[in-house]
Amino acid sequence: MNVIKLGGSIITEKESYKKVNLSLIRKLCGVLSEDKGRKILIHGAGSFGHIVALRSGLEKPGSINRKENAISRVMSDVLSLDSVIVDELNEKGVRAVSVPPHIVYHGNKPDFRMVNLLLKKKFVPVLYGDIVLAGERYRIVSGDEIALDLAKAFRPDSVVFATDVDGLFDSDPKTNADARLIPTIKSTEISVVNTRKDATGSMAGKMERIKKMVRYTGKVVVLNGTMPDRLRSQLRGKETISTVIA
Ligand code: IP8
Repeated sequence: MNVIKLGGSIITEKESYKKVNLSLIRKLCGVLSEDKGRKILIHGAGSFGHIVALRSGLEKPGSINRKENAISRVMSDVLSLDSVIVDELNEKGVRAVSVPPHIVYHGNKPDFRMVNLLLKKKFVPVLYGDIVLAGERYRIVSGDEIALDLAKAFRPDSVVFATDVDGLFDSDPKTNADARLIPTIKSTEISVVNTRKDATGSMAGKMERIKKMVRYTGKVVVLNGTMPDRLRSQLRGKETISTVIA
């Protein structure tokens, strides 16, 4: 069984509020439909989550009081992105079923019984970056956090991150033309200096999660999801341009 996360920066136009990247979504869903193995999908929020979350000061957990409008706006927006993905998967013959994280998470603790049932019945559960509520408080749960929790609960063969970069580099490829891709690396060897922030934290935070994840899965793969062929190769067990963290 594999866990696959489609990054919010590839399935949406990250700077344009609620703009999907439909042609890429279609291609990626096509690739996912070719893979008949058991899997759980996750996707990020992209411009359906981060823009309003940052503008409304939701990036830090806090009291629900007086944030209700922004919270329900973001929850509604990410659900609408999820519908696009789940609908496209079903169009392509994947029995994808949405599992909204705000139902699954009770504070920090996820209850994955529905995910388990869906897997058993050969559905493909789809989770996504969301806002979760517990008692008086809200917090954002990122797709990366969900990936870690799923890895702990289901011990997948791999966790694959389809991102907007080819993998992990020895320096930032967006600012350094000489940056070199790291094809394989041990989680203990990863160190991160780049810290560009969105509503779910910095790159360093994401890498810390990946490091933890490796304990619960055979490998973590970071690849460029804007090149759907690479995801296809990965799912077919063929070599492709990526970083494999073990
Ligand atoms: O895009 C963020 O999830 P991510 C969720 O996986 C929200 O980091 C609501 C901003």
